[in-house]
Amino acid sequence: MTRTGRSLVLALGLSMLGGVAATPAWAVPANDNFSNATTVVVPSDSATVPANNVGATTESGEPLCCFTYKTVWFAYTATDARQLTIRTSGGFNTYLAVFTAGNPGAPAVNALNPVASNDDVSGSDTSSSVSIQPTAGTKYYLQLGGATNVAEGSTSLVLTKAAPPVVTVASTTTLKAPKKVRVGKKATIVVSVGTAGGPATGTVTVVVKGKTTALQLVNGTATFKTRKLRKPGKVTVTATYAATSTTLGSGALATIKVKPKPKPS
Ligand SMILES: [Ca+2]
Repeated sequence: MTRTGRSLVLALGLSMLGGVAATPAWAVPANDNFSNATTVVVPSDSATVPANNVGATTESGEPLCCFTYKTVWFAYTATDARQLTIRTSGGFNTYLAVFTAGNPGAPAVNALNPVASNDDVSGSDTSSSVSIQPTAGTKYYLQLGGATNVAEGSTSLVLTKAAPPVVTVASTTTLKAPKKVRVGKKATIVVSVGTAGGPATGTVTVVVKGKTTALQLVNGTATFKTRKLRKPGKVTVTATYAATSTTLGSGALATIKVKPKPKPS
């Protein structure tokens, strides 16, 4: 062996020793193994959790897509069904995958169901982002690794819930009007609008003989008095409650018979 060759061997040996010394046992992340996954909670709409895979390892039986190395684990139990986006924020070239346990009663690293995974957000962004539609009460396991065998460091896991879905409820409009009135009299009309969640709010539109009046609902009810009805015949009354962002519209119709004055006997 030449002097240069011996130097190379010595250098490699020192380098290997250096490599071992750089990752002592105490530096391995606490959540290196699946069984020690760090619990993550999202108190309201989002949470940012520090993550670090320096010195992390992969386990026997662990699902490893593509080129996943140095994995650490997090566990998140969904508190609602709002869409959840999980992304890594800077640090190193990450790979992120989400699983559920094949047997939730006895979760095991070699029996996981894949839910979502991502290597790079884009060609120029090597962080990772996945979105899941969780089931409330289900526990999700987040696997964060390096996307190359030298990708390690500190990053943040950012969990963001989508806005809660808008729930739309049906409404029911009812219209109370006298069946008959004498010519020259007024008719009193009562409109009520209700929903499954209680009385409707806002206004209801009443149309009598082509005249439109918007009435403010108070406890879901509004009262309206017509003008004097001067001609015998039928008068149609409609009430319409327009849809809002949370309530479907509804309407009702009634007919008032306007009777002539009794003939003097
Ligand atoms: Ca690991």
